Amino acid sequence: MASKTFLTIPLTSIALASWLTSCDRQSRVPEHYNIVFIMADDHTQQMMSCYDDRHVKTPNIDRIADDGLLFTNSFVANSISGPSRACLLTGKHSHANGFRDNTTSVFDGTQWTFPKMLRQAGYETAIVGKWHLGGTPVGFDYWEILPGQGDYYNPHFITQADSMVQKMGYVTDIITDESIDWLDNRRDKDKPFCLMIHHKAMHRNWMAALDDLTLYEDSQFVMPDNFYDDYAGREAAAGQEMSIAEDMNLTYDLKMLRDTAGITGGLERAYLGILGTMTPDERRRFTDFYAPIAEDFYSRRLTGRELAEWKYQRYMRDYAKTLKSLDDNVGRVLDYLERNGLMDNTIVIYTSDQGFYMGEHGWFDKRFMYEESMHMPLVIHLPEGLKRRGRVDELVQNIDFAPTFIELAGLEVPDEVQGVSLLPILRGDSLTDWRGSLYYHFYEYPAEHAVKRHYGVRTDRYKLIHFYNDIDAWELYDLQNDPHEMHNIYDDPAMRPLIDSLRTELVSLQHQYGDTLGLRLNGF
Ligand code: SGN
Ligand code: CA
Repeated sequence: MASKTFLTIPLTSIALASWLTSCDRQSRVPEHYNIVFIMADDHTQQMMSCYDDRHVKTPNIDRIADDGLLFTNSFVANSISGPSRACLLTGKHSHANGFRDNTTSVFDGTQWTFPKMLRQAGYETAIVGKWHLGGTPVGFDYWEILPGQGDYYNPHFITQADSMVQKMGYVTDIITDESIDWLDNRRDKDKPFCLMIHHKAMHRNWMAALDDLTLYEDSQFVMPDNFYDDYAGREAAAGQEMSIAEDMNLTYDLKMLRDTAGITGGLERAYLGILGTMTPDERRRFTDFYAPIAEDFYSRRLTGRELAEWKYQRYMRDYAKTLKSLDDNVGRVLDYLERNGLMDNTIVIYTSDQGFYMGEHGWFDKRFMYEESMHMPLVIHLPEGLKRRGRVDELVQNIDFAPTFIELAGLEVPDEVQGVSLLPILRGDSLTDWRGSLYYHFYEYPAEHAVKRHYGVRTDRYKLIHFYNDIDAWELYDLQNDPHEMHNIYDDPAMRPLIDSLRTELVSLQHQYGDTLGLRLNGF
């Protein structure tokens, strides 16, 4: 069994020295903490039983929350993969780290990132799974990444030794196998470590592990009250292309393959490509499972609301099945850490690159600054010495991870970092001046799903959003009275004083973070 990892190498920082002397060495507080950061893709709070028990059970993810922390107000700065990952690594908003969107941005690997700083300070750093920032990772001793979005079955990986290696099996299992193998066999056990486990699941098109295909088939999922949203007063919402009824593809998303002969559409062809990643045996099991469902579906010739609701149920089932393996594999990592006595000196984080719509507003996907996609699930297991437990309601954002990890290592956070260290929250300090608002800016338009560019501010109660580019529309929501953001009250004359104060807050955040484009669009 591996021994606990306590600091055995000299760290140079003065901050570390002073932090260490302030620790009670008699109380078994480790001299530094390891970090295990598990990040899913597109996994949303509505599909985690520690947040929401309407739809699924996630017993292993809940283990982290049960004896640790569950953040109720955790958000991203830009709800899309690459930008979210860049915010995470740099502790900066998208305009400041340069990675604004998935489609045109290039990650500047020469800039400061927390893994680089941890590594320089003597940590061993590793990342396994989805990278999605182009190029190959910088700042890691060990990495093994999926090219682009990667595949669910028999995925290829880019490794340090080879540009492309295919590994047979299901992607969530493989990413976990490789991560545990690194923990067990490949790292230097005399060093503290930071391991980032970045899953492909739950990304579109929700392909479950073969053994989990039959799950949830008898479930009828509760539909959100606003599934049939008419988008009144919300022009940008009306223009999106992420509707379950209109945009979710029967073949690619819902696996209702009818006849391969006549396939011409890009998504249908992509689906055949995905089936082509499976071995003949796997493909048979997969298509045998979906074939009778497709036959029944096409024989019923559903239309209108019946079709929309049928699509919703199938979407929820496929998402829930895919989630089973993710939750099981989180359990495997926790079991490993427990068996090897690492829980007492390791902070374990489970999160996702953003939230996701599970039929709210009639949608799948993310991107909008609305609640379901701006939220980022966050549960944390705290090691010894960090006292806070239970729900955390403070406003936190993905730019906060980098400074938190730097402070956990006893290092000093560089001035350029824009996020705020969560260490005072983790320690259970009384917080007198925590931030009262968050800034958001989404850039990926024109693009898939047609969500317009927008920026805005969110406080604990209100949200002000400005959609721009080929639109000029402001929205205001009172989240207390309208938690599902159905009523844009921006044009209500009674809201003028509130709008003025939120606008002032927005400008102040744009100044603070140096978003000159945002300031200009906002009239400054
Ligand atoms: C793919 C998906 C989109 C999704 C983006 C971004 N289309 O392009 O539905 O919004 O990824 O997702 S697909 O046809 O390729 O499945 S992200 O999580 O990587 O940002
Ligand atoms: Ca994502």
